Amino acid sequence: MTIPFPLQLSQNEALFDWVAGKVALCRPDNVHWCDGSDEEYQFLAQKLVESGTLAPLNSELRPNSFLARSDPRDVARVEDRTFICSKRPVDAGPTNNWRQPKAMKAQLLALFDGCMQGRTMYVIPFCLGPLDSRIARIGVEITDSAYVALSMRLTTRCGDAVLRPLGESDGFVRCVHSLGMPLGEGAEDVPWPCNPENRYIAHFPDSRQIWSFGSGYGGNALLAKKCFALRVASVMARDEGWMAEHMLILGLTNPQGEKKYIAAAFPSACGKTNLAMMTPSLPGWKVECVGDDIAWLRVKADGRMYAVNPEFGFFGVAPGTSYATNPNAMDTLKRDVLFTNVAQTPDGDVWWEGMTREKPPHLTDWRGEEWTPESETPAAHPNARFTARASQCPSIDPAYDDPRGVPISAILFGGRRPGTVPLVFEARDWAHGTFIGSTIASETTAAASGQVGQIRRDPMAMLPFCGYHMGDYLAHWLDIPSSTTPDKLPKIFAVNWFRKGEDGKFLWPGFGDNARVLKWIFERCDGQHAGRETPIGTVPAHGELDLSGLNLSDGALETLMEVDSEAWRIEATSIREHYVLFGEHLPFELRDELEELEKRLA
Ligand code: GTP
Ligand code: SPV
Ligand code: MN
Repeated sequence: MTIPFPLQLSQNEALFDWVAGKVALCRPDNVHWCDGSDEEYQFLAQKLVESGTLAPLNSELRPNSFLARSDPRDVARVEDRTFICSKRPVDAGPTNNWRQPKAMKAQLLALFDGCMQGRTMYVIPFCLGPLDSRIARIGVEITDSAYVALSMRLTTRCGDAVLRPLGESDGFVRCVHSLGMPLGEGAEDVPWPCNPENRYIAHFPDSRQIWSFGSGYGGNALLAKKCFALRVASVMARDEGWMAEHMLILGLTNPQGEKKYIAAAFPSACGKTNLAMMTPSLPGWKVECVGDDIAWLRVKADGRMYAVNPEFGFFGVAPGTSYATNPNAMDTLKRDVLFTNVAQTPDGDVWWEGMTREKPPHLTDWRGEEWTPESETPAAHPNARFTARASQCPSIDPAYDDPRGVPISAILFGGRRPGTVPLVFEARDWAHGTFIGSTIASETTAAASGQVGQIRRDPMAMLPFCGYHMGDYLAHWLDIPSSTTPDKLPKIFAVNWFRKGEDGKFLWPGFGDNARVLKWIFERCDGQHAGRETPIGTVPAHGELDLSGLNLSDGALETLMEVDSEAWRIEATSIREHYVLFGEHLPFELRDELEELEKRLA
């Protein structure tokens, strides 16, 4: 077979050798070298329609958009099948699954042997971060999934444009993906090929390789996203002195036209996309979106921390998205969208729980079954997603593709906490903020397979995404101030939109009203508001939070702001237990912070 190397664009022998090696291993019927063009997008979509993976949506209601229904066994990230294959187990640390690299590679080579027979191999060069930015990194994914190729086209800068900055360098991250379902002679394909019995999402941080087998869904298969931009990039960032974080980036402008950028780390399905695209309920305030999931951060020569979004598109949670909660997302989704596992309306459009007040009387659910409001299962899978280019978002920030990045004034940590954690509080300084980030806990969500609603500690929302020892990662956070002065560092805050009242309902309206909290944060960064000191940090003093036009009972407000010492003593005990996990890798500064907290609570 001839491999269609783009010889007129590149003489990169390392790249061509690597691809040739993978062709020999996987033995696809064809190789398609992705150029990233619009024609290619149409070609891939058409092919997926023919194979039954995609259904075209009604082109009058949702132009150039498609719906995929996955295999019901392949609907989310699989954390128990995700491995960090560092030389020593201690380098993966207590929060990752470790596999010995040689043994894992041997197992993978056996699985990948002939795994693409009867299929096409797509070769996708991609760039994370603006093409000419210093922080940008290049990867190449090979995959036998046209769905993955199409998704990568929507969410990364990819194709021919990447070959110039790559040049003849062999410093690209090697990403190898297969659905794990070769088609022998005369074998029938299925709409969503996968191999749930043999799933491996394996990372080799030392050789900067990612090998993924058996899943076609999201973070398991779009290797540029969690596998590279977080797990492998976090290792690069540690080695090179920057940070790869599970954070949104937004620009916040006040009525006077002053703008600050904010980054925020919340665990999966805990509100990043919604905050990044928010329409503020406060008149005169504006939020613009730089990124909704991942931030790469670096302290530059002026001493300030700058952020870029390594991605170029969104892979966002569909359920809960509506014109009431997130109009910018809804407008992003008007055309050119790939939906996965949402429900379909009789007129060929999409629907998901929360999209409209009234449930439609009749739908086809995400499994392809008849659905009515009386059905006992949801119409859309709780982890149903939309995939769309960032440029389609009406509130996209003018600097979202700026190679210089944007200067960050504040970092927020958050999660789903039905109790204990107030709406917002501010850390004293960077070390205290790192302590708070390291203790973040949240209810688990449908973004990963497993139980939903279990509270677990998720330091910096990076528990599933840190490519090395979590204790060393926390030490890396504590090293950041050494490259600048304290006044230039972002201020650190914790937020919780998810506190519940005794009736089990959320006390805070959330979404656009989160702007009220952002306003207080913005103004704290400018030295306004005295705040109220509590043992855990500074909360807004009475009257500091702008609640104009909001119908919130005094009781609800009081609970939202409450710092209950008894509940926090229990929390501190639980943090102490959580810290045991890191053993000698727990930075002493964090143990000191915990002891200080315990003293303040005593
Ligand atoms: P990942 O893409 O998995 O990393 O998720 P994310 O952090 O971007 O979460 P997203 O913004 O997609 O929100 C997930 C779910 O939480 C959706 O169903 C939202 O409707 C809901 N949600 C987001 N923000 C809020 C909020 O302020 N209040 C409430 N009650 N729900 C929210
Ligand atoms: C997450 O789970 O945090 C996501 C979705 O953003 S996935 O890309 O599947 O990881
Ligand atoms: Mn995410």
